Amino acid sequence: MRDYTKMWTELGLDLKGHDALLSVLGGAYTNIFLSQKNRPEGMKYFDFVMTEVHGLRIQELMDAKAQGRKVIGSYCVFVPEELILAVDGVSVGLCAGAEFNFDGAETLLPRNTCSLIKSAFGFKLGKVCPYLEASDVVVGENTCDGKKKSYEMLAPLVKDLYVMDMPQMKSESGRTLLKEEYRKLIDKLEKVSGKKVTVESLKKGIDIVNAKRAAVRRLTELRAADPAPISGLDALLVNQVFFYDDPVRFTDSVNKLCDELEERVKKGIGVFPKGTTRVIVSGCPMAVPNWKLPMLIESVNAVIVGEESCVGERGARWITEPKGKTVDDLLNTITERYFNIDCAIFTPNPSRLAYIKEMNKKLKADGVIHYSLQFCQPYIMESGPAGKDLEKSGIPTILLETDYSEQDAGQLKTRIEAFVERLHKK
Ligand code: BJ8
Repeated sequence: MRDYTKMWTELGLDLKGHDALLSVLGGAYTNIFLSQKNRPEGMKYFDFVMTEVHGLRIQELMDAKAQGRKVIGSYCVFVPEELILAVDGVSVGLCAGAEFNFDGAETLLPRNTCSLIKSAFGFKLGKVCPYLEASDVVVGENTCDGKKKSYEMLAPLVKDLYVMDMPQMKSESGRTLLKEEYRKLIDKLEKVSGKKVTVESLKKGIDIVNAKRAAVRRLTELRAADPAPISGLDALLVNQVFFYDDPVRFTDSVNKLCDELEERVKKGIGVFPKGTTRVIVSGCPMAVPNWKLPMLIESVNAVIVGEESCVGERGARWITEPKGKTVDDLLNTITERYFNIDCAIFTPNPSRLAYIKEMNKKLKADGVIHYSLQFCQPYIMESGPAGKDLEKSGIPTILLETDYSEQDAGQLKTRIEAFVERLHKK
């Protein structure tokens, strides 16, 4: 990697902390990803992105800013990338997946806050995230209580925090609220960018994001093959890069990877032998570099064939119909698309459980590993009834709760091994 010290200094990063973070990230990446056998050639692009995730990609963001484009950061898949692209903005995901500076985060947040939120604060207070520091606006959303309240603490720490309200029920008034919030977000984006959202710019944004989702959907479908043509770890990486990369280049790279995987499927080539135990991971999102659970699962003779998560299916399912003659028409189709998202913050939330079953069938999985971050009430609360229902429907399920530390890795591995053994005997 080139020397980006000047750029990081200009962004106000703490160079010592940033170095420490990069070395942990690089070490984990090398150990977990590069040691896998029989990886598709197409993963080389994603390896490159990871090598340059704080380098070349940030340089691109800085170049875009120099040309007058705005960088818009967000923590949730309810923030429509289509709207950001419609004002020629650059969308970046800010969720963080490492136990970094939790002591600092706990000076502002209660200890019993989920790791995802603590990590976001740890990164901010430690000044180690170039994406956050490069963001002209950070868009928050009133989803879970943890995020909703933590934005009050985040507001004074970032340049410009804009928070959207969110429905909690899939009702008509919920849909109206979501559309209204998206309309207000357009106003905000127009104001900061100085550009108007037009039918053309919005349709262009919709097409770009739809193509990105279609490429990821293609990848999902290829994972139904046995032997699995790609590991769950590599597929997760693609889903993680989804939030950082240039959308057009990303789409192209995923499609190239899929071309290769199609060949693999035709020839019966896989990353694990045919008949390897197949699982779906369902639950909280896994942000970079939160690879602990998938790494443990795939180290015990099982392969992950799908992620029912926002870094996965929930982020890429559903396309936005590019239909309409006015911005308002298009806003309706955008609202429709996003209102489908079955995040556990909704009550009740039956479509999520139905989709886990559907995924299990379509991807020919043997069972479900439900993953909740500790202190994540929405997903932990859904996991009990969901687990019982899945078992009753003949889908073996294990409920795991963990955080970003490595302390429970041994215990988790023992539980996963026992579960995989159960699936194997089935
Ligand atoms: S749409 S899942 S990205 S809110 S893990 S912070 S829920 S306490 S991330 Fe999410 Fe949007 Fe929903 Fe998806 Fe709260 Fe749970 Fe922490 Fe979470």
